[in-house]
Amino acid sequence: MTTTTEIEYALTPSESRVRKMYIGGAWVDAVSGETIDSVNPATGEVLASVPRGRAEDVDRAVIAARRAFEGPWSRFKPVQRQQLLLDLADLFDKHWDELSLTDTLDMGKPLARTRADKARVTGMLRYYAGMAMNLDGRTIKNSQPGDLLSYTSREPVGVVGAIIPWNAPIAASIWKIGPALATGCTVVLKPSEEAPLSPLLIAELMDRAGVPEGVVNVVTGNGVEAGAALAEHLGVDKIAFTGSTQTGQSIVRASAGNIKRVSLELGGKSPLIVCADADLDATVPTVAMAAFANSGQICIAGSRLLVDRSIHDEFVERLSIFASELRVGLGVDLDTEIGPLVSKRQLDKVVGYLEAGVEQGATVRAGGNRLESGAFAAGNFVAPTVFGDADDSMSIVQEEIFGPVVVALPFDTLDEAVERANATPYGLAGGIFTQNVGTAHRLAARVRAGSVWVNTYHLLDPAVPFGGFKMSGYGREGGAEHMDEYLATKTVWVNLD
Ligand code: TXE
Repeated sequence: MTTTTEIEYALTPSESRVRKMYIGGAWVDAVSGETIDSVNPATGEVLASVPRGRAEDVDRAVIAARRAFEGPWSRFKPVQRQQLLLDLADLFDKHWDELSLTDTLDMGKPLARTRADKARVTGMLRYYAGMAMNLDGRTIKNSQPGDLLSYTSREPVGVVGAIIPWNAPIAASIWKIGPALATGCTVVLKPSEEAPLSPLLIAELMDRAGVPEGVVNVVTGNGVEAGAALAEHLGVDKIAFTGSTQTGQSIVRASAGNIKRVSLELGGKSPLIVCADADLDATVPTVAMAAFANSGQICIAGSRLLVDRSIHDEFVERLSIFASELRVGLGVDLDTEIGPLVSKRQLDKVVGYLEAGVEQGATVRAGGNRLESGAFAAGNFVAPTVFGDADDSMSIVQEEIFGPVVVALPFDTLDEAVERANATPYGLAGGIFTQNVGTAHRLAARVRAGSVWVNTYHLLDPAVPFGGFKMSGYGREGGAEHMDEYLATKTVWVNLD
């Protein structure tokens, strides 16, 4: 194993590490004193215990966030918020080894990949720093009689409840905290109970950067307790949520109490369309990693593979070889390409789909099983899996599996491919592989999804909007649109006479 000394240090079986959560600039336990364990999915060991926040803890955090929003934070100039974000970016640069290792241990993503996420996350912080200086309103020429001036200003929406999942805790935290700091909002962040440790480390960095007390609060706890309490809290002005479509629906319902703003980045069942003229040497690895990166636990995972019938068999053959050669292992091994699934619950869900696929008549072309021997015994490992001989009605084609599983389906015409690609309640992403520029643009226009990649996949950038169509949610993260989610437009009319 190619672990470094630093990693071995972090892996030394530690005495029970009891963490606290961060409310109003102080490190506190839950009011109840209860904790929940965070488990290393590669080994089954308890890494740390965190407070089990409930409604009363959420309430404390919302009060702290409100006080900060109405207090000194409201007088911070854009340039001061910009400087804070730049300081945070420097701190993230400095502490990235610790942050990346924490995610690898807590949710399983291979260290080579969590390390590589540094440029994206620090780039996000620096992008938001720039946006903090770009929140101008407009003066508008109106047509009313008399001499009337009308202008707009863009005001921070207020206290933001940020609820995030476990599959990319650092980036998800910054995707919510960053725009809040840029616009002058305050935040109560509720990390997933499956991976709360890096968000707590982020709170530490906020503290160190001098983010004023109450501006960013982190409440750990379970979804149905702390998460639900945040979603329905009358003191919260907006919920920014990333997670399952089902939980997204309950958040929309909970938001009705005070008509809070909501942005939702939900699940997907993203289609990849491989045309007959695709460059197979380049497309096979791209398609494979579109499906298998982060063990398929990415909302945009390309999990439905539509391949032109004329190349289908060769493509599936090559993809299956690629899948079976991927190195599955512990996330801390720097050679690992595919780590464990985040939890036993996720493992059971994915194994259930593997069984359902076979029962419903699909053929396993690669993988298809849990890995349980040797180093895999105590972890949640599944072999990268390619299914063939499937039809569109099977649950493996219809439902989000969130595991390293892709289903190959042949098509005969591009019209048919588009129709089948769009035959899903989701609309988060899609991929198109062709060497014909006309085909690429025509298909990109017709795929009903928030992001479409052509001859590439998974690319994200702080300046580029990202979000869903249909049941994959609404609202955009990235780009100028992202700021709009955290701003409310105020119009002022002045009678100059
Ligand atoms: O998601 P949840 P889970 C999908 C994926 C996965 C499935 C279940 O298919 O297998 O969802 O994962 C909090 N009110 N995605 O159970 O429940 C919860 O504590 C308020 C896709 O982890 O959506 C966590 O912080 N909050 C997805 C967050 O919501 C609640 C990423 C996400 O958990 C809550 C993750 C409630 N009633 C899973 N219930 C993506 N879009 O990337 C839970 N939470």
